[in-house]
Amino acid sequence: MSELFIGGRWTAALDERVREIRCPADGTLVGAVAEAGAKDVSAAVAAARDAFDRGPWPTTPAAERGRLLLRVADLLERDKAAYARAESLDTGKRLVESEYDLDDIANCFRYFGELTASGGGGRIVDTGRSDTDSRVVHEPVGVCALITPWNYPLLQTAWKVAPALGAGNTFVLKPSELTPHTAVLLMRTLVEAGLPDGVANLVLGSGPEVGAPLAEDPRVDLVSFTGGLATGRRVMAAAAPTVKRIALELGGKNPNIVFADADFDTAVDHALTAVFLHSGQVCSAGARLLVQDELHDAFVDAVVDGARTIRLGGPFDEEARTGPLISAAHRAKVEAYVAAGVAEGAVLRCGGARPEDPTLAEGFFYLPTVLDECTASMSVVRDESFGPVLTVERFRTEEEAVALANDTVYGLAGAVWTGDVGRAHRVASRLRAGTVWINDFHPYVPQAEWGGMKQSGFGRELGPTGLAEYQETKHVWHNLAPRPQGWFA
Ligand code: TXE
Repeated sequence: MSELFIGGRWTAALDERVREIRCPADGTLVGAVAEAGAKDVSAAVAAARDAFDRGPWPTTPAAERGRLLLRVADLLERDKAAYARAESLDTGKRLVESEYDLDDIANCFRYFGELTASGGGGRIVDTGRSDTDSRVVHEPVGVCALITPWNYPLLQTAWKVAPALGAGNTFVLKPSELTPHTAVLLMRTLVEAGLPDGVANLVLGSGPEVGAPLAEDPRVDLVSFTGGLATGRRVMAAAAPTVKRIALELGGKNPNIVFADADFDTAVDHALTAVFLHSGQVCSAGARLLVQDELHDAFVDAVVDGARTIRLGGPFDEEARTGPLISAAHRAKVEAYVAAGVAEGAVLRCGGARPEDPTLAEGFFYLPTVLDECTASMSVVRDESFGPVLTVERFRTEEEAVALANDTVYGLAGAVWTGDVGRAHRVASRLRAGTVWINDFHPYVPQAEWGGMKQSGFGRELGPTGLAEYQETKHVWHNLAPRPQGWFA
């Protein structure tokens, strides 16, 4: 059984509750994990607080912290097979996708390791006075609550853990209750890399019983949350009474805009990956296809043909191209969105059902689905269904494309496909989204910031800003020749 990790020790939950984890691809038992409650959270926060207030991690030289992150990257590479297997069993995603994720995760630790190690010792300010030393320094924020979701469990964890540690913080990690195993492995890796006790703490359990008390705890200085919009609002409210720093990544309803002058075959190919990768359980999924009128019929036909060929299967099925949804409840939600879309007038072009293949019957599979003739008022267009569901809308002009693309409460990502460079950059500059791809979809690098505008949240992960999220900025003024001022004399 996997346990909680608090203050450098593995421990059962105080009330000894346990949760079973089953693979969403076939329902097989993956393992049992401790199910924490509020008292376990309190103990974990106390350990993180103590490790922050007494050190040594926050005052360890940045170069040494950076070296530890580089060691973590090496260990992740060494143990890639075990990590990838654990990730695939928890999420149901194909093993090869978990392996790609592991490469990205090691790169993330490596990036923040190097950034931390090369981080300067602050900035000297020119006050114009020779009797003063004035400098701006960066310090860790303190105890961080890191709350992560189930779609890219370890990747989203790495985006938080690596910069949090690099900046010298201590943390309590709460992974999704559905996908805890790679977080457990990560604690072991951090210990092996030499992280002092109490710096990294892990609590496993549900959002209401573990996530909520963690976000509320007054001893926590910062909450970084990735998950759904409704939960993000709750986390923000929970953090408000003690004015914690927060960063929220709350998903998106991302437009994929295709102009008639785009490279047809490439745009079709990417439109499929944009939305059906990991069965649409991707915060930046290109779930809203906006196609220029004259291209619409041929383009949608080609996308539908492509969607019909996508083979579903479990983690170890090498023929499969995508896997199941995470849970029965999540599939029911996706089904409800599709039904609502059809009821509101969308045309179901393919999918819209569970696969008939009896070998998939025990998993939460759902066929790649294309809904044509959609309008911006439909709930399936407005809300994040987070499933393999593509909605198609038409536009005539560039102006209309931009207006449709921005007609959403979200603002995480978006793409524009066109052969006209001027138009590509005009549209890119007008999209209200944290990431815009031109003639591409989905790539990211740890050197570039990631995050949303509008209700996709705020704060940035990755890049130099991703490290700065975990730093306080302090101005230290040193009067080198103190003498009475005489103001009140
Ligand atoms: O996510 P939750 P759910 C979206 C997607 C999905 C929807 C709901 O649209 O259909 O969210 O998914 C913890 N206080 N995304 O319900 O609840 C929870 O235990 C503190 C987008 O699975 O947001 C988990 O660890 N924490 C997304 C984490 O929050 C709480 C990725 C995320 O779960 C909590 C996943 C509370 N009150 C879903 N309640 C993205 N941005 O990539 C739950 N949690």
